Amino acid sequence: MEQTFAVIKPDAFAAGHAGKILARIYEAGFSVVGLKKIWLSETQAGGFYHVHQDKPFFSDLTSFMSSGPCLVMVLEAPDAILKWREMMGATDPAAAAAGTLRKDFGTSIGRNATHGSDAAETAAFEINYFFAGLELI
Ligand code: YYY
Ligand code: MG
Repeated sequence: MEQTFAVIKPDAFAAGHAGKILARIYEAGFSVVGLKKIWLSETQAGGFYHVHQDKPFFSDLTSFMSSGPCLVMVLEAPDAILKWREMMGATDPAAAAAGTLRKDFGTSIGRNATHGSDAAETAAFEINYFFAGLELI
């Protein structure tokens, strides 16, 4: 079993897509071992996305991620990291495959509905950034 960190971002949450996305998560066979609604500050969003701090899109990204509530989750399954990345689809919804979450719920590269860790080390950092061990059940 493997764990990954996932977010239903402020755009998808505000648009009312959280229930549909959660249904797809359960249908795909993930265990949701952690789940909470949070509203990040811009500083907290910057800490989460610190690897992108020198990118031109960083301030748009942190401002978007702090623009409203989101759902943060820890998902568990065999190969959870890759499985969740495949369910999400490409970063840019316009390039994402049919049937992926970003194709169905994203509206632009910056407002792409969901986040998923890209490797074991980033999953460990991201899970620990948002959850205490006692919150993972
Ligand atoms: O991991 P993933 O979310 O698919 O993409 P990243 O390259 O890690 O970028 C993080 C986040 O930044 C992306 O989900 C949207 C935003 N972003 C952007 O607004 N413009 C870009 N050219 C690249 C990424
Ligand atoms: Mg990434």
